[in-house]
Amino acid sequence: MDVRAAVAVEAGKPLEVMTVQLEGPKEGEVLIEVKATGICHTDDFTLSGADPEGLFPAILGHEGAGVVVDVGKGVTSVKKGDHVIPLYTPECRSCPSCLSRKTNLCTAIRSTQGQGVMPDGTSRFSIGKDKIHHYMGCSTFANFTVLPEIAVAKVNPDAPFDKICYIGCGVTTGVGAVINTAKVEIGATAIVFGLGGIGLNVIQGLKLAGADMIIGVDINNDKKQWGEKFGMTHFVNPKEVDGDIVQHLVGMTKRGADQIGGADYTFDCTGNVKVMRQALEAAHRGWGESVVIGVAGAGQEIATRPFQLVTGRVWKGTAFGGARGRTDVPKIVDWYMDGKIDIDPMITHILKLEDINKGFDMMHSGESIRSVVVY
Ligand code: NAD
Ligand code: AHE
Ligand code: ZN
Repeated sequence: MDVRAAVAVEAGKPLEVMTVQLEGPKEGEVLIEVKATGICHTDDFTLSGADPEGLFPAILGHEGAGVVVDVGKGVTSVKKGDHVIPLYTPECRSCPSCLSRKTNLCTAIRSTQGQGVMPDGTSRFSIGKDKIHHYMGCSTFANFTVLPEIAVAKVNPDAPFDKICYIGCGVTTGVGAVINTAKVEIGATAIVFGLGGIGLNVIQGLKLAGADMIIGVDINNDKKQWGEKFGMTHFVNPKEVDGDIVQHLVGMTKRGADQIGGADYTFDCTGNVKVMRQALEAAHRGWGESVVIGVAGAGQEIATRPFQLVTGRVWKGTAFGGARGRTDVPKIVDWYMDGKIDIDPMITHILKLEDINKGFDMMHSGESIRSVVVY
């Protein structure tokens, strides 16, 4: 069938909107009509050419919501008409990782996903005889896409597509990093570096978890009011700090008889490896945990003095907020429908597919929090 897609033709070039061909679902696969998709910084990261797994041409996009329109042989967990969110982290429930109960990083289809193809090793997208790669197993920058059954979460059919698409990545990543990865407790102190589409969801997760002091750090002063809207208690712009940002943050978080500063939990939501180091070193001596959420390009490495770890700080990372997609994503949609979490204000721009490159421009300028393409 013919579908409309924004194709990443070459690294560093704008997406090109065109008609491409999509094959129907094979065994164990589902065809989805994508109704809406968010634009995440990770799409930009891959489009920029910094992603070591980046393949071109590809149909990017991994933050979607839509309706099942066809299913392949053997599909039992979803049917035509179901509302679903595509999962770049699937949940097969039978691989060693799923069975371990220690991680959400299902391994059932990760290798073919990284090669831009479906689990059978072929692509469903093409232009004439030329194949187009899938991306993160989702390719939501097309109005129809094909996914394996294990990579779709069935959600409440009353939930609006143009809002819940954000649960396909940003909301779940930010809120999940707090709840599943850091397991933040009531009364904790926290520092969030980078108040974009992910960082604001970390803040809302911290508020939900009952954190007391929530410090937001961003080089863009416009983010102060955004952070405050979701529960941030203090804002720091590192460009306006005299001296070392880490010492500044440690000073702000001094408490107790020994007056040792540092936050119980810190989160990097920038993808900048220098910021990741600051986040680790701003965590409290003895127990502070720093969670890396940001994704950094090929060749980038993180560094710190081992002393930082010897003295009890913990460095960890999270993908998709530690969420098990088919189990947790429907619950997060319900939290949204029940008013437990907020999404609407973060969706600052609604675009047509033809205007998708404007969404990337607004991400670069800091004008948007999340742009959503509605088909
Ligand atoms: P975004 O562009 O919306 O936000 C980034 C924010 O960081 C901006 O507000 C920017 O001003 C701020 N920033 C940039 N440099 C900074 C610095 N030196 N100090 C402080 N703040 C700084 O991006 P996003 O969509 O929120 O994504 C954030 C990161 O998370 C990206 O690296 C993205 O690829 C990654 N990500 C990871 C996962 C995961 O599962 N681990 C999921 C989604 C996104
Ligand atoms: N391809 C990149 C890795 C990018 C990455 O870490 N992606 C996150 C999700 S970001 C969503 O916006 C992720 O899920 N990671 C786990 C995984 O298996 O990829 C690279 O650096 O190679
Ligand atoms: Zn994302």
